[in-house]
Amino acid sequence: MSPSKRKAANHSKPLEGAAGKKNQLEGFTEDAGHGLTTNQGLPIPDNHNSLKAGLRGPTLLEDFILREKITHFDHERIPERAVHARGSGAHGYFKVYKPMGEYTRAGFLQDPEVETPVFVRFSTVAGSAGSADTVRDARGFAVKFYTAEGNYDLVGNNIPVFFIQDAIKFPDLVHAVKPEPHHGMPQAASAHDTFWDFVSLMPESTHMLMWVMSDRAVPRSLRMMEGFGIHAFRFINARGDSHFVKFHWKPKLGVHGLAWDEAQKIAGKDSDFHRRDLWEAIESGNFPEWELGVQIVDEGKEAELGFDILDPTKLIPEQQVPVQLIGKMVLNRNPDNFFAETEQVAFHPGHLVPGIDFSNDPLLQGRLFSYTDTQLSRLGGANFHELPINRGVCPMHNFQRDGMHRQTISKGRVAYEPNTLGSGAEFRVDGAAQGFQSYPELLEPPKIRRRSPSFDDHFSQASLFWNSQSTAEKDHIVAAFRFELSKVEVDIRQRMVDNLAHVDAKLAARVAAPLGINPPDPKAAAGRLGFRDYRITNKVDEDLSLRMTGRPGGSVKTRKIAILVADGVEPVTFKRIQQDLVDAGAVCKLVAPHLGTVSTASGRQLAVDHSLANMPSVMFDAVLIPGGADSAAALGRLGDAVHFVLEAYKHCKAICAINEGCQLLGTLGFERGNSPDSVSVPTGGVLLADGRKVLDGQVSRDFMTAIALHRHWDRLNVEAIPA
Ligand code: HDE
Repeated sequence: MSPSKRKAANHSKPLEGAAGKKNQLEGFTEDAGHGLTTNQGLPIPDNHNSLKAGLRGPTLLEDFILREKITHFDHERIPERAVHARGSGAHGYFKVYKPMGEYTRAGFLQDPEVETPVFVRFSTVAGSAGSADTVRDARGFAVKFYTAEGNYDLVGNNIPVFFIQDAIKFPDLVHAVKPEPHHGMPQAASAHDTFWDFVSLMPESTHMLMWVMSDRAVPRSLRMMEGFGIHAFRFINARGDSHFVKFHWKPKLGVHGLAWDEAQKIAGKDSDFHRRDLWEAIESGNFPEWELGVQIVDEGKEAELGFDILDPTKLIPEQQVPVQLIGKMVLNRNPDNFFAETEQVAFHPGHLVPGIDFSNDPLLQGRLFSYTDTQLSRLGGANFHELPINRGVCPMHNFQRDGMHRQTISKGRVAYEPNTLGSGAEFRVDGAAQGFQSYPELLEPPKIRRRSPSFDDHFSQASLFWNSQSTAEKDHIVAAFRFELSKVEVDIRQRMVDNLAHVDAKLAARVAAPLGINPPDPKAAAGRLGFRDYRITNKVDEDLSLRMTGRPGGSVKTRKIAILVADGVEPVTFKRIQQDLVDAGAVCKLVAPHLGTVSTASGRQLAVDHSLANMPSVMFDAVLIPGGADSAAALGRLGDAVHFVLEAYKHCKAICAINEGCQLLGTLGFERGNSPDSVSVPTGGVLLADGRKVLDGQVSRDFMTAIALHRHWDRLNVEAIPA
């Protein structure tokens, strides 16, 4: 490392902007070198043969080169995160839109000119580090802001509420959802006995269960998820006034989910689907963006919400307290090294800056202990803040010293305060006005190990969530409950649907219908352990922000379109649509029966991007089937091609077929026939186009509108498709 780079790593003034953090990290990077040395710098003469007693003799213990290499290898793994083990990270920056001084004195929320570097790690919760990305689960959404006043971590999820109300239940929850201890199954799945046994006995989890059974738990992309801080925090302004605040991240690309069947198939076809999607978007310059939103509630007015703001199983409906968008985050750089950055990053909800403080949410309070504690074993000691990815960009000084893997060489003989032997600057100051100030909240006695009765309502917001969903989203929730509960013992199934009857009678009856159990019995639920018979009255009946469908602002940007081609394809029309899609920011790939090239009707060669075997329909958002009699006939004879189209249909994706290409939709009963329209639409998102009309742009426009809607969930006869 060059001395100037090292200087950036050890600095006395805040490093400026995203470039400041980048330079700091570069101080620790190294390019792939030439030649090989031991860790002590000794050139290695031969990296293929160990030192032996004779050509065919045993290996000598003396071979320190072999020993060093194998020893290092033996210790390459560190413990994976106890939860959120599977994750993907990216660098970027955050900028506030306007000074937030009225509410908070946090420095990074004041100046719209200031770029605060961030590192974000997205994760699943239940699975191990090598598990599939598209499993049904909540997603972690952890953001580290490297501010000039210290690191601030907003460690949230993509769901705004949580399963439990008190941290003391977290190990039970996680033990219940993780693989069952006797046989270690299933990996990264909640559809098993212990999870449903636990949550059915913990009615406080019902609201979160509604969310994890919805399409929120199978996101199309990490770039298309909302993020939530979940707990109430506090904003504290320069006068010391406190306001409660809930944090939101709103993705610019909208909020979109996969079909459940699709998510399961992707888990097998490309278990890195989300990681790859994030990486490729950033590499290609399509930087994902989120706006930071806040819901602010005056300290003292929280009782007017109608529920307890400290209860993490409750959200504040946006209808009730609108979300103010206060800034934007852009992720524009992939990590250089997965282990050094994404694996070693250490988040902690207790990494705060002046102007932000905690609330007494008992789940948050427990988290404040857990994160540092877990890093001690995961990252091997108390000095994990010195790892490059965890270093702040502001100067840092204290007298903590030594410990495993200490990197800083602190000079001088003083490691205590107060002192006069050191710089003399560290005289005792008690309660100085500068620095971080905890909000001087008045606390209520007595000390007590009990749940507040204001946390006893477990169903009213689950009902609000249900009532706010579109018909298609309700269908998906019902299907998800049925899928999960079909995998668990009968008694547990029954207990769960009895609980659901307290959310909505119809929901419970629909879930129960195919499960071979008795109709839901709300009275039976009411008699069980953990059930509380207290219901608040929701101040809103429906909140459309709780839906994923029907939101404005869908886009074709970064959407992946498969163009199905075979020899004899008619190129002019599909190329026009392809160009229009690419101009709008979509990614188009030619998928053919084989790699290499296909010939057009006029004998020109087109380069193929993927074969049907290596890139199934679940990797795409939409399908374009060009014309050309020979191409359409060849594809029609291939089971893989027919399956590709049927599967895309089943997953409700936009499909556009041109002229003879329409034949591939013949098995679905759709024919273009003699329709005089340039595009006929037999069901949502299926476009049968007249090739002669393509060049005027109408077909492209209609196809793009269909793609921007993401999915056509109310499509005809989806259940009849065997794909
Ligand atoms: Fe975490 N959580 N958590 N959690 N959590 C961890 O910390 C914990 C909770 C969240 O990408 C662990 O460094 C307790 C809620 C994210 O590195 C651990 C409780 C929310 C991540 C831990 C909770 C989260 C973690 C595991 C209940 C959403 C991944 C490794 C009191 C607001 C961060 C680690 C990353 C990680 C404890 C509940 C979000 C064990 C005890 C609620 C996004 O410390």
